[in-house]
Amino acid sequence: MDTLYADVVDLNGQLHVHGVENITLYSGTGSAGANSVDAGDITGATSLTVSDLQAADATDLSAVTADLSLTNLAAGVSVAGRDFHHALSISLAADTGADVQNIALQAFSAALTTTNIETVNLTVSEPSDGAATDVDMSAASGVQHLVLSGSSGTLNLHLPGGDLAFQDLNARLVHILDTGLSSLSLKLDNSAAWLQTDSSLSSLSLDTTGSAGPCSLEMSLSGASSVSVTGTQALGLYVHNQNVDAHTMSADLLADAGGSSTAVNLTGGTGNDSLDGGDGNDRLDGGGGGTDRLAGNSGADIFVFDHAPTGSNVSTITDLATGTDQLELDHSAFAGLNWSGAPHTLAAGEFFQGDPNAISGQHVIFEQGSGNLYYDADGMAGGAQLFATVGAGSDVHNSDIHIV
Ligand SMILES: [Ca+2]
Ligand SMILES: [Ca+2]
Repeated sequence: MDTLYADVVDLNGQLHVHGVENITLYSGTGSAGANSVDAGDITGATSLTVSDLQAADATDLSAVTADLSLTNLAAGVSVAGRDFHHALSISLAADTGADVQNIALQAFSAALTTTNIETVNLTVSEPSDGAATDVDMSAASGVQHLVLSGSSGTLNLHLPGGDLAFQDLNARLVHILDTGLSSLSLKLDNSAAWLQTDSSLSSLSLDTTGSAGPCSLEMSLSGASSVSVTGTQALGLYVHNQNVDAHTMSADLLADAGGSSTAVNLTGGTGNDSLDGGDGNDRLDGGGGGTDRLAGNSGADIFVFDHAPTGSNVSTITDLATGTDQLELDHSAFAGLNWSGAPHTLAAGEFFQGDPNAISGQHVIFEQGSGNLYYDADGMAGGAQLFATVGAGSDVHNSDIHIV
């Protein structure tokens, strides 16, 4: 096996090498001139190592036709490759413990192995033929944050460990291939993607805290049973059979399980949330604040009210089916209701249909003309608090209301 070592100093031009398997180029340091090497006429090589690349050197990998190692790389050098289908390894000259490296790839389908680079900012562009991009980072070490951006098309990704972020990402599909992953933390900022993960994943945490813009995520998580959401930016979330808990989220959540025939629990936060349970017997909770829209869709659905009505946390239920769906009122939030210590159906004597100002001892009032549902803590006329509306002309009976 042939090996070639070459100092590359102030070289700008094409490098012609034939029949040498291992090539190492030393790019020089300090006052050495910038190098721009076109590797388009290197044939027969299986590995190419370039050491000591500086910021002034060109780092377009496009013409490289062998596995490439960039070693002793100066911090801050951007690495870019187009139509590069070979393994890429990157290690920096100094390990600060908080290193950041920017890597831009297009038409890449190979291993990307970084060493001791804590934050990898990976921009992936979809190739013109629409082919999937495969990035295998399973052998990378020390990655704490992997940040994906770009219009990546379909991206198959072996994670290096640590957390994952979508920043300004527009992806048709991000398929996380790792089979040993049990949980995943994903930060979202101004991104839209369809996320697919392997069956070993049991929980997914989403965080929309950021400043660039709202996010949208469709999910096919065959193994994940729970998704927790927090954050400050709005999120559209399309789930299939996952429970979604966003009770600490301050931004608006749109959670749509319209594609699901299974029972799901969807819980919003303090924003104006829109929750759709899809088919199945679902449990929908608009959360502690906001003007929420709850759609049970088909099935026997439960609409949960576990925060004290304030007048500013009113939920609109779009499709309450009397006799099938349930309103579930938590006795600690609706403390004026009789609570015997066990869940029960609201007593007929605590329910009133008509004008909330005409009550005498009742605590839950349904005004059919407006579709408004009120709660009155003391049962005395005046002071009734609107907590839900079910649409004018709908039917609600005390037997539709359960106290827990
Ligand atoms: Ca349903
Ligand atoms: Ca809410």
